[in-house]
Amino acid sequence: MTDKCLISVVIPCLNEARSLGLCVERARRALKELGREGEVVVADNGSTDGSERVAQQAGARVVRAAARGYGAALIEGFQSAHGGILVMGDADDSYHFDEIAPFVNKIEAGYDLVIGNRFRGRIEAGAMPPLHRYLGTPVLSRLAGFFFKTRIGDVNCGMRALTKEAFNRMQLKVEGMEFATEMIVKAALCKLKIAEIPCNLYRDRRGRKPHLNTWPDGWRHLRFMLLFRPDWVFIVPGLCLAAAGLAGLAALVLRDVFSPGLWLPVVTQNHMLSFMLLFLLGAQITGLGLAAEVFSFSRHFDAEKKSIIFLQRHFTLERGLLGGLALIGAGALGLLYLLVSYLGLWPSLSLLLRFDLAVCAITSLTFGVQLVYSSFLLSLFYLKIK
Ligand SMILES: Nc1nc2c(ncn2[C@@H]2O[C@H](COP(=O)(O)OP(=O)(O)OP(=O)(O)O)[C@@H](O)[C@H]2O)c(=O)[nH]1
Ligand SMILES: [Mg+2]
Repeated sequence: MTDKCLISVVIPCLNEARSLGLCVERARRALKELGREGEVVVADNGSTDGSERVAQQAGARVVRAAARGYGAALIEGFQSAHGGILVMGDADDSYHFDEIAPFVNKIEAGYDLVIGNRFRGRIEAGAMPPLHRYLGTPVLSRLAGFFFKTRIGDVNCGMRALTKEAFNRMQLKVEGMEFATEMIVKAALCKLKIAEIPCNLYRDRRGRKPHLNTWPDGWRHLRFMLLFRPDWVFIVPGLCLAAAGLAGLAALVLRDVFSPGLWLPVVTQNHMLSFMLLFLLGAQITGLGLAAEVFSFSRHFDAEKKSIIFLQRHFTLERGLLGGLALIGAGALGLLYLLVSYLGLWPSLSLLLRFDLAVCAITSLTFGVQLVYSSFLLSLFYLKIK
């Protein structure tokens, strides 16, 4: 049973016997000073150094997560928490739980999620590796701002507070360290009210090797963001490639019609083949991107994306098939004309124009086939969500 006013401090823990007792103590002291009912939950999934015993002795409730990982532990801890207000922070004493009052106050002021910003607080010397401080976190924070309009300056801060209601709405699933990013991305997509407040970072007191692996974990954070923005990963580059390819094709055809020989032999018909490939590649990526967008929408996110709105207004399977068949027909006609002109049954074309026509006809045919299959794929996804 969730009690809206109760505060649950949830601490993910893997082999933190050295610092965990102090963290639980600080959290309990903070609850006392706030004069609030609360509990401290330690979410463990396999400590072998006696952390569990330390947690219980310090007065925390221990929950065990079946799956390994920072995210898995926090999800289990949040699910089992009795409080309507959830506060999270690491078990290595790098965040001081006696500083949770501003987080709780912000939640009570009406925010759904409150995130600490260590760059606006005090970072104790040696508490954050320079690579994280000057590259990893700032870059990831800016990317999150760009992709999800979050305005959060420290997306990796481990000290946060959220309401149980917000936790339920976000449907968090990620088991690893990139859980921190998942929470921000989904909070933004769910349009939660997010606040950021200064937060201090202290040197940790862990007696273990870091769980966080800078490069692999950094990549997992980035990968998570990219997976949630198929428009930037597929559609924008796809459309750019397709537009460049089409422009190149058009320029060469126009050159060959109006002033054959111009730029030759620097720009030859080989370039035309490259432009054809560029266009088809771009079209293929765009088609995949639209499917990815609809798939992501079917998971109940991104309802206001422009591409989704565009598809909902204009796309039907029949329209896609008609467009595809028209392109296939145009391509086939072009090839037929070539054949006839080759046999001398029709006014013959110059060698240059014959080549251009062949390339354009094949492009049209291939693009038409792609359109037919992409339309089937898209409507398959639509079937799922309607
Ligand atoms: N239960 C559980 N907790 C974990 C796991 N991985 C990390 N944690 C906890 O999550 C918190 C953060 O982990 P850290 O390794 O300190 O990661 P970090 O603070 O981002 O990185 P550092 O700069 O290396 O300290 C700590 O309280 C860990 O005990 C895990 O697999 N299971
Ligand atoms: Mg740490």
